[in-house]
Amino acid sequence: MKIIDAKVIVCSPGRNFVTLKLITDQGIYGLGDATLNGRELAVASYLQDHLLPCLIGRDPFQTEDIWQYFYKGSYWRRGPVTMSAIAAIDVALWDIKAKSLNVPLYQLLGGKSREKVLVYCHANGTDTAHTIEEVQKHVEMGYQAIRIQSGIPGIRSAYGVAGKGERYEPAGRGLLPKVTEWSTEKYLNFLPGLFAEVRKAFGDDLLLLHDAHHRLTPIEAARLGKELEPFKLFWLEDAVTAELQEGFRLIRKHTVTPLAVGEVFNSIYDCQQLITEQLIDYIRMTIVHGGGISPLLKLAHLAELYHVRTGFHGATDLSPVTMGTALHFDLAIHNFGIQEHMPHDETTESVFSHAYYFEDGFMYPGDVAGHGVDIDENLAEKYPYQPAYLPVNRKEDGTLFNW
Ligand code: CS2
Ligand code: MG
Repeated sequence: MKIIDAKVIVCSPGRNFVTLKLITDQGIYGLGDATLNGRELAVASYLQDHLLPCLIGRDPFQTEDIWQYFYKGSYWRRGPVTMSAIAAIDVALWDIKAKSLNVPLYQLLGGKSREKVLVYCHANGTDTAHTIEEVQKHVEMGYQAIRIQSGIPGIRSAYGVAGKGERYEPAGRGLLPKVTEWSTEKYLNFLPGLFAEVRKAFGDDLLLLHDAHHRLTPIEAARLGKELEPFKLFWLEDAVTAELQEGFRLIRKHTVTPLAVGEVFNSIYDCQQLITEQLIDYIRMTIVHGGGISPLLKLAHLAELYHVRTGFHGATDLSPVTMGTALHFDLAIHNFGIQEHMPHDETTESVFSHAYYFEDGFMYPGDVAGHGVDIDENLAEKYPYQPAYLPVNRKEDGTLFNW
């Protein structure tokens, strides 16, 4: 079997997505996601101009050699643009392999280790009362694990919160990034009270998560982790920026609140210390930004040795192709923890059809051959790319801060 053609499809059905389609001489094709939120065109060009010309004529079953060819062979390693592009190729190849063997992808990754995939959703409100209403709504939908984010008194635009009646979407369309505002002191004073109210309203069984979105120092994260201990979080996510992996040692010394990190990582070397020193509990680097299925298998197996479980990123900027692929992965690996599920809007759903589905708090990848996600290219053309950026964040005095 040979790859005879490759297409990069950039579209914006509700939000921007970059999708790779690899076509073989036997009529079987595979799809991969290459979306890097706010930097989409850089990945599209990296694929189109630099990688795809080297792929034509290759045997799609050689997933490992092709991965190494693009990783080692470029000389310039790592980085989100490079790794998202390589991920799209890798996932499309695994999709072709599974389709030509006529098996669901999970059968090639170890087979089913479980029957269903536990997912968490987002409940976000403008204040505590609104957040509790949102939690209630998601409990009624059957979710057993819920990420809680709320507006913070005195801060104009907290992370993860939409206006009343709107969907939360991290990237804003427009020619310049939106500027949000931050105060660590107000956040730290508010958050334990929010979780106290949520526990009071819903009891101890609901799994609760929270994303600090890279905004604390290790000692601030340690204080937060300690103060949240009575509310028994499933995890505290991205408490600090993680370029300094040893920073997590300090958090770990002070709190037993479980820690998750890694949605912005793109290499096993971004987290090898976090894993081997057991400084985290969940690793969030997912398939599209981590270079694809091939390296993520290695990462998951390394993590398994150190009691670290997976908790893959699953916001709406990860396309249905990544969602479908991740669900096969989640079903197969032994040290799966939880999967983020932020449902796509109707326009995205109309362009990407998929075999995966949600039922009673769990997701299922579906049993069709491959990863089970497809794209309607004609419809995709009706939604051309629109410039969009993630926000930038400033402290109240104007200092540029982590978003
Ligand atoms: C997030 C995302 O889902 C998450 O945990 O942190 O909202 C993230 O900000 C976006 O995916 C960025 O593209
Ligand atoms: Mg996050």
